[in-house]
Parts: sequence; C-alpha cells; structure tokens
Amino acid sequence: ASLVRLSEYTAPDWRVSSVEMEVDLDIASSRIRTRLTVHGDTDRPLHLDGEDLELLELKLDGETLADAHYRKTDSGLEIDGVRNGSVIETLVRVKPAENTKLEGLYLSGAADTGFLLTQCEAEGFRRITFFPDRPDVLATYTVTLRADRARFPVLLAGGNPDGAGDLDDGRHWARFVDPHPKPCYLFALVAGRLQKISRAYRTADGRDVTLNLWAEAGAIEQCGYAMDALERAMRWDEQTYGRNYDLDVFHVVATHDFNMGAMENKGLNIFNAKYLLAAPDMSTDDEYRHVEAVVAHEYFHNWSGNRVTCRDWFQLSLKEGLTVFREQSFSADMNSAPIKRIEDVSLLRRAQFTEDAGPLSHPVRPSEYREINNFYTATVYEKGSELVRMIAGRLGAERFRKGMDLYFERHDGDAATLEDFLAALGEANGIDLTPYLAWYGQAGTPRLRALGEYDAAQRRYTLTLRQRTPATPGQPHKQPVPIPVRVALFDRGGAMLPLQLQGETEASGHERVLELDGVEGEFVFENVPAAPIPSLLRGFSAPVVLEHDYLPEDLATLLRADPDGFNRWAAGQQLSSRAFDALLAGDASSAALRAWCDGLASLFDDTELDPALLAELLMPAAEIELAERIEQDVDPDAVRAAREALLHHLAERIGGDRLESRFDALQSVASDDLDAASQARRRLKQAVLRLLHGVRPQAALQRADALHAQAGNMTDRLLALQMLLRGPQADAAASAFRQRHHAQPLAMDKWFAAQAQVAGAQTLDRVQALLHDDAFTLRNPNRVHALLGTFARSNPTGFHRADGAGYRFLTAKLAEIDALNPQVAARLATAFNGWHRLEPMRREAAHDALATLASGNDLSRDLADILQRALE
Ligand code: DPP
Ligand code: ZN
Repeated sequence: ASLVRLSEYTAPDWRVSSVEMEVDLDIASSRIRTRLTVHGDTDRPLHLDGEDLELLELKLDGETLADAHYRKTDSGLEIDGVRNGSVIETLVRVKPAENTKLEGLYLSGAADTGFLLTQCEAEGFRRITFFPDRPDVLATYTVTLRADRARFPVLLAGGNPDGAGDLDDGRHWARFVDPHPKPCYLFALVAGRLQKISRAYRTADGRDVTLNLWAEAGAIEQCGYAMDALERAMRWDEQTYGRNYDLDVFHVVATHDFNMGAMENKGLNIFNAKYLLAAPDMSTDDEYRHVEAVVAHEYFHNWSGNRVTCRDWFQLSLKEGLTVFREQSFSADMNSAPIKRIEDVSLLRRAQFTEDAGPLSHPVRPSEYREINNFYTATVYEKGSELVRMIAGRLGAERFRKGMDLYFERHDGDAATLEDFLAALGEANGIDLTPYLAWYGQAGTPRLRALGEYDAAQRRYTLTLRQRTPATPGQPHKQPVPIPVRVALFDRGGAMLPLQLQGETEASGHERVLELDGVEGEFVFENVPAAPIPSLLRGFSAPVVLEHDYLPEDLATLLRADPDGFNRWAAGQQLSSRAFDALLAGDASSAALRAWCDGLASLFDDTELDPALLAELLMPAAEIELAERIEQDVDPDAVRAAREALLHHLAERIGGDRLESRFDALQSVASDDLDAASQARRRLKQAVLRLLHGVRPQAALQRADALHAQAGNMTDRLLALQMLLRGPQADAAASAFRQRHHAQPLAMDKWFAAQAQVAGAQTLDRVQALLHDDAFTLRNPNRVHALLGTFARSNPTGFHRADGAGYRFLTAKLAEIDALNPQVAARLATAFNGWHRLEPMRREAAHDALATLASGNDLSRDLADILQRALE
C-alpha cells in the first residue's frame, strides 16, 4: 500500500459546509442517502473516499450523473463538473451484520437482539458514505434515522435532537442537528434496544444538559459509577480549564464489540463496555479507576479534539497526547497523585520505552504511515502526554492555562497542528517553545547521563548533564532535545538541602528545574556543606532514561527519606533494577540487592506509609521492562528467574512471619468498599501475598483459597484466582470462578486473562484448550486481547518458550483474526516487538513465524504494515 507523508500535506481542493444524511437502518442492509454542499475554487474533480459501499444513486445539483462524468477508483469516486456551492447526493447500501471489522456501521451482539452502531475514527466514515474522509474537512451535520420501532426503539446520533415521530408500517424516525462543525471521524449513530440512566447537569456557564448513559438490559445497573465520574470530569474541566459542554444532550453508549477503548464522537461517545460498566462483584479497583479515567478522557476530547481538531492524522498526538495529559491530571486530582504518577511512569516504561526500542519505533508525530490505525500507540498517547507535561512544567500552571486559553480561542472550530499548539502556548507567554518541536519529530528514548562532582574546598557541587538518543529505524542521527531535569540535593542523613545555583546571591528553595538545552550542560551549586546525594529527574520531569552511578546506599537514603512518594519509588526501582542486573549475572550478594532488601524490610512495618505506596515499593519492574536493560540475546527464562530471585530475596529478608501477619492484619480489617484506604489495603495484600508465595507457598495458597471462597469484591477474588492458578487447585479455582461469572463478559475476560498469564512453557497448552471454550470467540476484540493478548504480552516465559511454539501458535491465529478484524490482528502482532534482541534460537524462531505469516496472501493493510516494519 502507498505511503502517506506529512511533507506532502496539501489543503483540500474541496470543502464541505453541510452534510445531510437520511439513514434507513436494518441489520442486514442499511441505506444511506447523503447530501453534501461543497465549496472550492478549483476546476479539479471532487474526490470522495468510499470503501465497501454499494452505490445506488449519484446526483450533482439534483441531476443524476451520467457515467461519463464520474469514475470509480480504488479509493472511492472522482466527480467532474463540480462547482462552488454544488450539492452532491449519493445513496449507498451497506451490510452491517457482515461487517466484522467493527469499522463503519456494524452490529454489536446477535442479529436478533444486538444493536447497530458506528465507529469512524480514523477512516471509518468512508465505509458509511462517500465523503472526503480527512480531519481538515469540517461540516455541520443534520442526520435523520429511520428504522423499525419494535426492533430499534432507540435512535441516536450526535447533536441536539430535532424532532422524531412515527412512519407507516411500524417504523419511526428521529432527527439530530449538530451545529458545531466537525470532521467526519466524529460522526456517530446508534440504534437498537438500549436502556438509559439520565442526569440533569447545569454547566458553569448556565447550559442545562441531559446526560444519558446507555447500555443493554442487564448492564444498565452498572453505569452508575460512570455517571458520577462523568459529572466529576465535567466540573473539573470547567474549574481547571474553563471549558464547558456545548450541546443540550450528551450520550454515552456501552458496547462489548469495540476495537478501541472508547470514542469521543461529538455528543455521542461510544465506549467499550470495559471502560464504562462497573460493579463491585465484577470490577477490580484498577478497573474502577480506568472507567473514571476513560470517561474523563473522552469527555475532555470535546474541547481537545472536537472543538479543536487535527489538521491531518500526523497530528494525532495534538489531541491524544494533550487529552491523556488532561486525563492524567484529573485522575491525580481525584485519587492519590504520587500513586497515579507511579502508574503512569510504569506504563510509559513498559509500553512506550519498549516500543521505542524496537522496530516499530516512531516519533510522537510520525512523518509517514501506510495505515493510520497502527499509530494509535503508546508513543502517540503516553509519550505525547509526557511532552505536554514537560511543556506545562516549563511554563508553570498559570502560564500553561493562559496558553491553553489562547489555543482553544484561536483554533476553535479549526483543524490545527502541533506547531499551532506550541505557538499558542508560547505566544500567550512571550516564550519560544519551538525547541520542543524536536521532541515531536524524533523517535527513540533519550539517555540522560548525570555526573556529579563535589569540591570540598570550594563547597561546590557540579552536576554535568549529557544527552544522547540512540538511532531508530530511519533516523540514524539524532539532535539534542530540551530536557527539563527536576533536581534536589540531599545530605547523607536524608535531609533536603537549600539550593543556590552559581550566580544566585543566596540559597532558596529545595528543588530546581535545570534545563538541558544542548548535548551537554554544567550546573554548579554553591555553598554545599558536604558531598550531596542528588535526586534527579524528580516526578519524572522528562521521558528519558537516567544514567547516574549512584552508590546503592545513596539510593537507599532516597528510598527512605524523600518526602515525595514518586521519588521514593523511583529510587527503589533503580535499586531493584541494579540488583536484577547483578542476579542475572549470577551475583546474589550485590550491594544493590542488600540495600534494596534492607531498605524495604525497614519500611515494611512503617505505619505512616500509605499501604498503596508500600505495595508499589515492594514490586520491581515487570519482566518486559527489565528485559530492556539487556542489550542483546535476551533469554526470557533467565529474566524471569532473576526477577523471581529478586522477590525471593526480599521476602526472605522481610521474613515469612511478618508477611503472614501483615497479610492477616490487612485481611482482618478488609471491607469491600471503594474508598482509598480499602483500595490501598487490597493493593498491599496483593504484593504481600506474591512475596509470601515465594517463601511459603503453602501459606500463600491457603490464604488465597480462603480469599477466593469469601471475597466480596473482584480485586480480592481475582488475586486469589491468580495465586491458585499456580498451585494444585488451579482447575478447581478456575471452574468455580467460571461458574460464578459465566454470564458477565467483563469478568470472563479476566478469567481468560488470568489463565493465559500463568508463567511457564506449559501455559500454551492451556491457552490452546481455552480457544475451544464455549465462551471464546475470535470475533470479540476484548476476548481476543484477554486470552491471546495477555499470553503474548504479559507472559514472556509462555509466549517466548524456547521451542518457538508460542510464536507459531500466535501467527497462525493472527492469520485467522486478520480475515475478520485487521485492527485487532495488527495490534496483537505488535507483541512481537522485541524479537530482534532475543537470543539466537528464539530470534530465529520468531523471525520464521513472522516471515511465514508475512508471505501469506490477502493480508490486511493493517497487519501487512506491522509485519513489514517488524521484519525490516
Ligand atoms: N477513541 C480513541 C481515544 O479516545 C481515539 N480517539 O483515544
Ligand atoms: Zn483519546
């Protein structure tokens, strides 16, 4: 397929001012009549994108077009003779029930009971009607839906309602008008048997809005938490960014059949049920927080994405990075900020750093793509968010808000670029932010090397910072990027020192942001009484890999004494990662291992410490992240063994008795409530039980068994199941869980995932058997990700088993899935990401499996693109 390049962007020849649609909905065959009013100052033909559409009528200014005046092309229609102000009318037929790609208009659920819905981002609107399907074509929409009233009692489209009524022969209609010009990727409709909960909301600027959450019968009771979260998000955006909602009604709909997490269609968000439904018996604490975060994320898009959209898909991070940042800030405000930062940085390292180190590495703003669906990545989202965070930090809260106000005001109703974003933030404050553009165009994770030198005679501490970004595919040479490095200095006793940089007349404050704006910079602190311990990159002030030759005891000091929870965790992670390096090399007596174990053993009974933070401190990085520390010839079995040894040493140092009694104490005050303290205790129980399992497996399994039988919440029950799956009661526990939850799809996803995650080579057999479980289907993205995605991504010793059977298994399934749903196949295929760096036997087996898959015919553009880049 052809390459789309950012450098070749040109403004559209033809724009569309208004879209009128009349949609006759039916499961097997739906008809869509569309009238476009187009504008342009050109005599070039009008190109309309279209895919899998059956064209029934085509009119220009009311006249049916003769064959000679238009052409069908590979990508749509080309129409001659169009004039400024012309009206193009098309009538097409589509087949929703046959649409397994879940892009365009499709059926969720069974033909007799399910409902119809749409997904357009990025390029699904062309599967509904002929249209210039690009985000810089903004139009107002009037949409009339017609369908059988009994089969489709609820009809929804984005915008304000504008009439409804009955038709002959049992059908009815409803019309919606969206006055806000929008790109077509934000179009949506929903039709079927749905129930709702409603709430009245008055915006800060006085608009009365009806909030409606929709789900199928049986699930509507699980929408209450999301409704509360939505209201919190709306208030937060008013208070934090001054942004108000702008229609009279806001709909959110849950579906179990969805490729993405959720979609911010204007006025009609559509959610993967996983991120909307929540109930104590079914949802873990993490899932509750995800619901809150995703509800907020999609709502925030109403401004960062919808009112101000993207000029082209290369600018995707303009809306996604910014909206993830807004979502993360919201979640930090609603929950524990340090824990939220720990979670976000962990995810960044686990998902984005690994992506950036492999063959699929790309800049936050890619310069070219074959299939845009493949760029909804951790880099565009998570690294994109880190870049906004860096810039917000550079400006400070007040100036950032001022800049955001200008951005929204200047580009409202517009399709903008990342340059526009930086210009607005900068110009509002008289600051030139263009150096940050380098971050957007350059792939790879910068290495930040820090060297500290203390001069006792001068009482001076010099910190030298140096940056280097490793080469990535297509980008052999890297330029330096601006790196804000948040720094504090500690004395040996763990007290923070007041800071005085060279040139300042006196010390002030305990934390500074040093700006490294070239390859190397030197920063001199004066009046430092003794060699300090630097605390670097505090709060993870830039998405880089920090390299500093800390003494283990200095990291232990930071782990113990830093007043900021995130930084304690960061120090602990550095220690445990170093201890991991040593264990991998066969060294079980490293100073790092000792310092880490001693440090945590002494914090273990600290009653001042938030149990949620202690839980995070007790867990080293995931295997996949630790594997990144190895340059070449990664052996996932060795990685796991070293990480397990790490946990074992820690558990021994803390001691089985203390672990048991801490667990029992936590359990004795357990409640099923969702308050922060109860969640924190559950989080700590998890960490403690895992540690206990390493030293006293019997004691751990006994507790898991009791927990599995008694738990009144999913967090505990799932923990228990995960533990029991490692022991002799695996089958009994699995079938008890299945029996209890077989009617809850979201719980069943966890059941599949828990089994796929059991470490070790033998798990492949179980995964293969689970393919034949009645509840498994390749057609449901959540189910595929639960079983196959978890196996490939979260079970390195299973997927990467030495004989290569895991690779061959996955690629065979990928071919089957690709024929149904290319987006799901392509996403799953990225699990091969690290294959280049595997040890030779596995590397060869992975390569062969990928190459065999790639040589097949009929691969989708999505999957072919991933395979081609992975194999390059
Ligand atoms: N629906 C996806 C998201 O909100 C893509 N826009 O991130
Ligand atoms: Zn988004």
